[in-house]
Amino acid sequence: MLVFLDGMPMGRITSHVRHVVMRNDRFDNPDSGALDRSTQRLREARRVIVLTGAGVSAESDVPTFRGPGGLWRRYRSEELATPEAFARDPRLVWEWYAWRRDRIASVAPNAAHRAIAALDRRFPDFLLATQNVDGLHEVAGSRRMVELHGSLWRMRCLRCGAIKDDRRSPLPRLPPQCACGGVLRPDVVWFGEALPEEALKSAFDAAGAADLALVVGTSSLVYPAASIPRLARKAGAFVIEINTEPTPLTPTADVFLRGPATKWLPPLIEEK
Ligand code: BJW
Ligand code: ZN
Repeated sequence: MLVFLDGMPMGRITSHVRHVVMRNDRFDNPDSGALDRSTQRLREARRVIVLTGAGVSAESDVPTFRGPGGLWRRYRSEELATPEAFARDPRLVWEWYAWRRDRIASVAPNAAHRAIAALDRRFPDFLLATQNVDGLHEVAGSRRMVELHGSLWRMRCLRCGAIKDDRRSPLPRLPPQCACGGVLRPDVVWFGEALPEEALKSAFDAAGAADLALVVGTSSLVYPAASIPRLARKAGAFVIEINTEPTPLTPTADVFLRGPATKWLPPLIEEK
């Protein structure tokens, strides 16, 4: 009888199984040396880039996009975070953003945000590139930072182009209106829209120069942000990924620390 594993005939199973086991080992239980290797690399590093995603705020009770709790009402983020969705139903899209603003207004940064802020203070050559729009890195004390996907706390007028900070929560009316009478939209980057040019260039430059890249809490699915650690690795950086789940980046990361960001980051940075 021929046995197939993943569509592969028996003859090739042994090596395939070994591969799967190795992969699972590596993905499930970072070996005890993984943290030591990472702290050592971080001690020796001179130029550091950190890329973060929604997972870094998950332990502050901010829902991620694609994990459990990634649905708002019955919509996926891909259905709401587009210019087309906003053109079709600005009120619906604003209700989603207003819900997120209200929620984020009442949460605080966690130990992972604080650890990343400590790295900012430690390395003369440092950049945090975040995909998050919640502003929690800044509250935690990060300064050298680019917000690749904009900010929930800014609005942009579709008529006159004015950009304004707005931290009101709740918002008095949806969709909010500019003084010029135009409709305001959240100043964030939706699918199909270009990322802020300067922010992206700074992130690419920092990735190209980095000797260490730390990637925390991102599914590594959304481009061009997902190409930042890949670029760093190509340029010779040591890549450390922290995530509760493997991602498409994991097979090429030098170290994968599987688990919550607040578990791994404080020991990694070796600061109280
Ligand atoms: C934990 C944890 C814990 C949980 N500890 N970990 C190349 C290839 C293929 C496609 C493209 C490509 N280039 C461009 C595209 C198209 C598209 C794209 O990437 N699509 C893919 C989905 C296929 N990209 C774009 O459209 C971008 N624009 C663009 O490329 O423009 C080109 C252009 C040039 C010139 C002119 C015009 C156009 C724009 C992308 C914008 C993304 N926007 C959003 C919304 C922002 C506003 C808002 O917040 O509402 O950004 S979508 C959403 O995804 C949000 C996030 O920042 C982004 C990434 O998500 P993230 O942060 O990774 O979160 P999750 O939920 O996916 O993952 C969380 C992770 O944390 C998980 O892995 C968990 O396991 C983990 N985790 N708890 C550690 N405690
Ligand atoms: Zn206006």
